[in-house]
Amino acid sequence: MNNNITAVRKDFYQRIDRLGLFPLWERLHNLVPAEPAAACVPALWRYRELRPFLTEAGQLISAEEAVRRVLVLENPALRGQASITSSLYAGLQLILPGETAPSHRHSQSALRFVVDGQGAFTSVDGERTTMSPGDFIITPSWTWHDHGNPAADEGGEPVVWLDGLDIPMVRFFDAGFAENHQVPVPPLTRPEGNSGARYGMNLLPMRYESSSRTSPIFNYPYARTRETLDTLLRQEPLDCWEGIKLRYVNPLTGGWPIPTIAAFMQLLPKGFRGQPYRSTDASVFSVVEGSGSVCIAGQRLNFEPKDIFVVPSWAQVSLAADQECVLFSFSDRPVQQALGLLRESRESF
Ligand code: 1HN
Repeated sequence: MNNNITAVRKDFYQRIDRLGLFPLWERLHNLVPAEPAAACVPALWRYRELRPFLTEAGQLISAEEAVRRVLVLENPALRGQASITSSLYAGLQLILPGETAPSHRHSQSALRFVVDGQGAFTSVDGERTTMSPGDFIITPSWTWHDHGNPAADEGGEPVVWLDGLDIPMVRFFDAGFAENHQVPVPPLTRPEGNSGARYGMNLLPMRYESSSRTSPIFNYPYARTRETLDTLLRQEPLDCWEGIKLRYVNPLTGGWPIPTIAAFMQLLPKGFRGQPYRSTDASVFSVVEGSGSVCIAGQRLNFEPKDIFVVPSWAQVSLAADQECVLFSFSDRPVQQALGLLRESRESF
C-alpha cells in the first residue's frame, strides 16, 4: 500500500476519533472471530494454599463488619473485574462460630456450594437451611438473605463455601439493584425443611403456582446427590466424556435452578480417562471428593478435594480421575441456551 494512502487514512481515523467514531474495517476480525477468543484463561486455586489466608481474613475482620467475608477468585486474565469467567463471579466465604452476615437482597442471583465445615446456616426469605459439605444452596434474585453460625459452645465450627453469582452478567446489562434489610437478622417465617417438603419430594401442594423463575428448592443436600450418583454408577453406562454427570433442576419446570446459572454434579470412577470436549459455556469446578487432573487447552492441572478450577469457553478439556472423584460445577449455560448461543463439541484422542 502506498505511504500516501496510509497517511491519508490515518489522518481520517484521527479526525473521526474526536467524534467517537472508528472504521469497522480495521477491527472487523476481532469483533466477529472465527471461534471464541475467550478473555478468560484456565486457572486452578489450591485449597491447601488458600485456606491459611481465609483463616487470616477471619482474624482481620468480622463477618458483621465485612458484611460478607469473601476472598474473590479472580481469573488471572480478568484482574480488577471481580470475574472468574467473563459472565460469572466466584468467591470463598468464611463464617466463624457465633457470627452473622446481615440480611440484604439484590437482583444478582447466587449459589452457595459448601466446601469446608458444617452447621452454619443461611436464611432465604424467612426460611433457614443448615449447611453440610457438598450441599448446593441457591439465593434467588431479590430474595432477602442472611447467614449465621452457632456459637462455638453450641458446636459451631468455621464454615467455608463457594459463592457463585451472575454479577458480571447483571453488570453487562446495567440491571443491578440492592438494598439492606432494616434489621440484620429478620425473623424466620417458616420452619426449617419447609420448602424441601413442599417442593423437593416429587410432590407439590395442590393449587401451587409459582411466581418466580427460580427453583422453590433452596437446598439440594449432598447426601441425596451422592447416593444418586452412586446408584447410577452401578446401573448406567459411563459417558466417555463426563462419567456420570447430572444437572440440578427446578422441579417445577424441569429447567435450571437459577435463570442465569446452571449447576452440575458428576462422578468419575477411579482410573477414568475422559475424552476431550469443548463447550461455549465456561465452567467453574469445585472438587468434592478424590484427586485427579484436568487437561485444559493442552495444560494439565492436578486437583485435590476442595480445589477450584475454571475452564474457559471453547477450550478443549478432558478429565482424569486417580481415585473416584466427585466434581461440582456451574456455568452460564441457561443464558446461552435461551439465546441460541450454546455450542458443544465432543472429540476423541
Ligand atoms: C452476596 O450477597 C453474598 O449473600 C456473597 O453471601 C457474595 C458478592 C457480591 C455481591 C453480593 C452473600 C456477594 C454478594
